[in-house]
Amino acid sequence: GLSPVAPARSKVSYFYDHDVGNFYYALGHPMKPHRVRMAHELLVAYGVTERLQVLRPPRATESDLTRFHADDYIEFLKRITPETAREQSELLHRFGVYEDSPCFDGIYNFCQMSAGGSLAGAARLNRGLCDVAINWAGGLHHAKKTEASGFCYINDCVLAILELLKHHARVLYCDIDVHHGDGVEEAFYTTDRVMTCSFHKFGNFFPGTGDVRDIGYGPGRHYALNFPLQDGVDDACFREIFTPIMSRVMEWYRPGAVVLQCGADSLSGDRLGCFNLSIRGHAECVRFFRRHGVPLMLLGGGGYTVRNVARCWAAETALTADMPLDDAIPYNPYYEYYGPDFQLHLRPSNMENLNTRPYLARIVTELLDSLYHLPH
Ligand code: ZLM
Ligand code: CA
Ligand code: ZN
Repeated sequence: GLSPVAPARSKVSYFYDHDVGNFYYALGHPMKPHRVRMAHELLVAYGVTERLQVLRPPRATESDLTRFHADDYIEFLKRITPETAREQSELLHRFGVYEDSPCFDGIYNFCQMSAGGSLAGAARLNRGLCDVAINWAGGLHHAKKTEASGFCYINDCVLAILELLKHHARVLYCDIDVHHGDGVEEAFYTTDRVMTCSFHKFGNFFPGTGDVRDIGYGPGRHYALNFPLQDGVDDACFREIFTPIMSRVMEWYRPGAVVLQCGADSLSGDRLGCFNLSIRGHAECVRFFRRHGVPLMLLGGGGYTVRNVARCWAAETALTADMPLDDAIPYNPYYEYYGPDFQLHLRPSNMENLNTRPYLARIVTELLDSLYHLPH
């Protein structure tokens, strides 16, 4: 095909609510909304926010949330508080709000804020008001229609895609979080209007879905792609699988918009993840879609070594605004988190990459074979 040409300077709508960092799941819980505030403060200190349209997301309303989620589940989320939770244990279990996804103070406000950014971002992309919309408080890809799962209560990815489908015939969802994007895949498993593609650790790992043989169903057959991976994925191997697959998807599926879930738990040294990507390797995925000049939504997701999450999402935001960043972390309110090196970029570790070349080549071939069934 023709080589893609990037536009001169992208218009970037960046959604941030200064309250997001105050939400707190539970003592010792790995999911920390504070990392979104850390990323924001890095962007302010680097001067990147001056090149962005910084917008405070409107809170998603009940009717926004029930475009995907069940009314009784949303009603429950709206009413539940840590105080009333004790006498509601049956409902908490029915709706998955325990252990991984606990009831916490302000849970519904957090959900409204996270989903509000993704919905407003999709609406701005639809109206042509920006080329890139960013919501680091989103990307909560495990939430189901009637159930919280894996730290996720509201599936803002699904809501954003539904909004984009109002203006685009086809939307691509690509997920580079170390976990499988099961909630988004399930929501669009039987339609050809959304292609979902997840790269993830597979085998004895949450949520357990995402086998390479799961390709979609009915009219959605061949419109789901899953790349199961083992520990130690590095930049070189990720580039070698991502580029051929996503290039073929862009060429043959021709999405009108792309939603990229940028879970940062695929970075080297993540507290829950087991991949070995550098920030450059992770950001290469953002660069890929920018080069194609397609309307792009960037969402957060996982990421549990908070200093690295902030580094990564700051670097990816700067990249969309075409602003190169100095490797020296500028002084900011969370400066001490970035020691002892105080550098933006990570050094991947020397961990073993358990993904052999023949294995990766076999999965690439299988996925390209599935894509061959697309009209082209
Ligand atoms: N137990 N505290 C990724 C979602 C991953 C399921 C094993 C609950 C944890 C984890 C919670 C403080 C995304 C599972 C875990 C403990 C059944 C998972 C609370 C530590 C803690 O210390 C912890 C008391 C907690 C949870 C670790 N949970 C690690 N991995 C996964 C869910 C979400 O990144 O993809 C997108 C945001 N859950 O493995 C258990 C099987 C519940
Ligand atoms: Ca994934
Ligand atoms: Zn994850």
